[in-house]
Amino acid sequence: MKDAILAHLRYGLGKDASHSSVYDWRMALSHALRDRAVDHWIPSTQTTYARKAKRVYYLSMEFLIGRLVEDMAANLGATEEARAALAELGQDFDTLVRDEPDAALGNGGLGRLAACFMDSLATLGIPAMGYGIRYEHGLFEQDFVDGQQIEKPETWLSQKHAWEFERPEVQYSITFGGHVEHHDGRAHWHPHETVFATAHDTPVIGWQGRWGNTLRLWSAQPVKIFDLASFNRGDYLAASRSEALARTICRVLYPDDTTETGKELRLKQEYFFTAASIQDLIRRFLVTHDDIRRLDEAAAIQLNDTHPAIAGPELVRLLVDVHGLGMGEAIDLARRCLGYTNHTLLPEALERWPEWLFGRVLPRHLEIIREIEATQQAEFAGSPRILDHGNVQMGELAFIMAHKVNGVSALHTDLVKQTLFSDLHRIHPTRIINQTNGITPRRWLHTCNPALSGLITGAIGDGWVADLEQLKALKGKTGDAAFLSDFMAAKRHNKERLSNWVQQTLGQSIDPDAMFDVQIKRIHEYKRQHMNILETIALWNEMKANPGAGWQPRVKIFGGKAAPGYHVAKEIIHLINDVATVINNDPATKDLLQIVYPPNYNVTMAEMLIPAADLSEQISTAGKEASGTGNMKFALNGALTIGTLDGANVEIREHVGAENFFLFGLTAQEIMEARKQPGFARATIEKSPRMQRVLQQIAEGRFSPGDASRYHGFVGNLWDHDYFCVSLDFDNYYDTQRRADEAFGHRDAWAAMALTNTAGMGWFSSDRTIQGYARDIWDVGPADAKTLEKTG
Ligand code: F58
Repeated sequence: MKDAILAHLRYGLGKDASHSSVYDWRMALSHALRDRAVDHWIPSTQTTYARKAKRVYYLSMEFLIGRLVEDMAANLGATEEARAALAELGQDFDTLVRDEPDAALGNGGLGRLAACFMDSLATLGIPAMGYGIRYEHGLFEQDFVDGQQIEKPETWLSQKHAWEFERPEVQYSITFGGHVEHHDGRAHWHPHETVFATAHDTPVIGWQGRWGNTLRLWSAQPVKIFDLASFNRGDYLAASRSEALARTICRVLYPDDTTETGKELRLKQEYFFTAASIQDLIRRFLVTHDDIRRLDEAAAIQLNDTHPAIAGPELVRLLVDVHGLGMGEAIDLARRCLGYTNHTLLPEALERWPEWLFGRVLPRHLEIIREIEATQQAEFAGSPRILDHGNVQMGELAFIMAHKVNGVSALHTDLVKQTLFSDLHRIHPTRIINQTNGITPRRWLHTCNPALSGLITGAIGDGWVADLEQLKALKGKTGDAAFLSDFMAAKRHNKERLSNWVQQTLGQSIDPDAMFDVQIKRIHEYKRQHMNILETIALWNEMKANPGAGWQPRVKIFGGKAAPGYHVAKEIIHLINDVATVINNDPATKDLLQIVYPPNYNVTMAEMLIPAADLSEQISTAGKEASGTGNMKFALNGALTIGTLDGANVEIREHVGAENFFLFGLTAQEIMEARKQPGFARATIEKSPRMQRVLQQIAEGRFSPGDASRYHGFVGNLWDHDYFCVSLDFDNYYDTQRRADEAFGHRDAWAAMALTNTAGMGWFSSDRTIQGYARDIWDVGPADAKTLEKTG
């Protein structure tokens, strides 16, 4: 390892050790690790080709991979070796780890799920390729100025990405616009614009290096670097038009997790990476097979939400226009290849494109969608339409073109059947299935929480890392006082680590003995961060009114970004920061209650916050959070959940036991009923002196001195609309928080409950989720069971 690092430093970076920066050392370390990854990766690819094995193609606009050094070293079993080699070279492994940019090629849960799935596919030895976009700028960086969110461009690619291999030879033409002509019984698309898609491959190595898959991200290149004729004419803009289109396509990740921007560019991004991926997988298929009609035997294509739903029409287009299949057989074959995962019921997040816009960018695809529509209507008269009121509805398109459609938690799947796709479900009653989300135990316990992970391995061996259900064995330890005390010592260690970081970065001192109560996720009204901050104010009021009541000290920790155009979410951020300014500086309560909101929440921050949490806030309005995956990470790391019966909370509660979960709030059914009552919010708030008082204080400017009207709109909305039903759940939430306070006071009992959470979370491994997809959707297995046995 030492030699490899030095060799990369010298020949890869052209540096000698005495003049190398932290960046140089990190690159050298990464490349030394990447070499080892390649030694697992290439044989895996060879095996897949040799066996003509079926591959999974996971198409996703987002892969929220975060940093890779630690993960890669851990999966290769090389962490200690790397640490020791670096120490001999006078370098600190952890410093290099911290130098790596956090690759934020995603918004939140959907993108992080894709990253966990890649880890599990490799760990399970299932041949797979993740396909996405190599964004030049990932999710914006968040800063707070006077308590308000400011967005700054993210620049992870301003340094070289250590893990990727550029593949200039793997290049496809992607075309847009123009018109379609029909002659010789065929369609001829004459596009108006073209860019090249170029592949960049990052190896994804499973646990213990058993298998290696590929994350292939596409970047756009101009077809003509530069139009010399236009340039010589003096038309400088025209000279670089193709370059401009190429640059814009991969420039930014859309930072919107609520509404589609409706921008043509987003549609182009979607088509760009989907079309490149479909061309690529067909080319690969034809290396080992000669009958395209059997594509489904070698390719399972999964659509991560509707963003790549154009894959259906694109595959049909290639099958018909290029490979000469009939329309009907092409549609059937495409359907056998495709699966679609739905991640949301929120109407504003469902993709719809105006037909005129769609037809302008993808004229041939619009024709094909009309054919798909006609075929569907011919077979199922009265079927819901893809083309509706002048829009192309991507959800309906994805549903109709997929052989399986899955929800991401049991409750969400039921609601998909009953609401979003109820009519399509009636027509295709076996198409919708459930695959409850999961998380990779490698990153989300083994690597992010060495204190707990070491303790667990000491007690039950390390088999749990690849077989998380083995954590069940910890149930036997819930009565073991010595083990419980070690378990709490690990938590304490993580809380100290976090406290030190908060002190260093924010200059705020927090007490590691206090309860760390954490809510980290995108800011959204349905996730109800505002209910949390209102409860914080109510608690503060009570603490001041009854100073001698023996309050449980708490640190309320928030993390998350708001979509730049989502006004209310930004207002919620502002309110949290305003409330923090007042409460954190109140001498009467500052030792009892602190609010911490570090800016720029990302994967790396999650890796530090989650292991340090005592209480996990999963408080969405029931029926709105499709699954949640943060909820799983917390419970796995020994936090108790305070939560509603929403998304995967329902299943987490079943697995860890109702007595180890702080449940509150209305059910999804009750919410739907309650909302029908006009004026429900006002009537409810009038019956809650506690909530009334809090709203009054906000409205009076208690937290925005000198600007009393700042939150009038916000408060008025709660009184008059409250679509997300904060009013209906507020008192119950407050009381449940006090039950949590009380429980936290009995440290031994709390420790047993926390350990029971960890012990019960084995089922939420993304390995289990992927096995479900492999069995129920993809019909794939490990390519090489024998090698897996040998090396596993
Ligand atoms: C999330 N969706 C769900 N969408 O909200 C969450 O409950 C679930 O656990 C997770 O998917 C994984 O299944 C989500 O993250 C987005 O970020 C989209 C980004 C692009 C625009 C539409 C939303």
